Amino acid sequence: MEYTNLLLQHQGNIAVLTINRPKALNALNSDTLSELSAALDELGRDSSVKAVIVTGSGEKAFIAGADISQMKDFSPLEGRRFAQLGHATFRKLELLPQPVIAAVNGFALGGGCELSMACDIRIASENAKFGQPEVTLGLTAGFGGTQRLPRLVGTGLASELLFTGDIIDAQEAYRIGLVNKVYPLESLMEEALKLAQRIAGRAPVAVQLTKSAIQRGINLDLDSAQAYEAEVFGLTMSTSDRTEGCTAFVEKRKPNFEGR
Ligand code: CO8
Repeated sequence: MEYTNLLLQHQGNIAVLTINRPKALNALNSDTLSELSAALDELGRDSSVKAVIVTGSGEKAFIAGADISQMKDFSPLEGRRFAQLGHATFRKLELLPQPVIAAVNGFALGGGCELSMACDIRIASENAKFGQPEVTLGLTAGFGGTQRLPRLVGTGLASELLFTGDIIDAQEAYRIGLVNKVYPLESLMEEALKLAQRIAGRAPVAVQLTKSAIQRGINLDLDSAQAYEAEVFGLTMSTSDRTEGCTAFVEKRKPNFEGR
């Protein structure tokens, strides 16, 4: 499918999804969110894709937020619909079968920070900046930021960021656990691809089940989450990848996973 505000490229079994509105610093308007939703449906159906990287076009921004020029004239109903579109799209991203890495290559503000938090793993360039500046605009975070940020960095740090709208740099985001690694901008995509390829080399069904256990389990109480983990673990026993992985270990050779 052709997209106007997105680029969807494939490098072997890795898909790279680029938000492509560089003149507006990749701000998310409703058309872009709808395209993102459609692209995620496309990726979810594509079993040849083993990992996904999300990034922003240009060298300045990952995503500078929801599109302020569109939001400024919203009625309450339109605002609610826009928030719901963001929630549904980001949840689709979070529950995509394949692991998703956010390669944050610049500003990740408001909806951009929120989108990165709906990805499984965040890595950032040295010039990346993170923040939830909604309160400086008379808004609240509306694409899951009040929920995902506390889950990632704890309530105290999240509250400070959400109440002040302060922008933090990549090193501070690393310090508080919002990003896993920081790289020079020129090597960010190479590092994202290396990480994606390492993941893609593992047993695909086991990776997808692991993602499901994390994403579904995090919202459950521990007993329910562990019960789900036990089901997921049991399911791996039905895969030929389990037979191959365990046999390869015993035979002291590399496994050849087929994703079945
Ligand atoms: N929306 C629309 N356009 C934007 C946005 C944005 N979020 N960010 C930047 N742009 C545009 C600018 O208007 C400018 O356009 P033009 O060239 O036509 O004037 C172009 O991108 C370049 O931006 P700047 O000239 O401002 O670039 P600077 O390098 O000077 O500044 C900044 C970069 C600091 C990132 C600055 O652009 C900025 O502060 N942007 C806004 C950041 C922000 O506040 N983001 C949060 C938005 S609110 C949000 O995301 C809420 C999400 C939940 C929604 C819930 C639904 C109801």
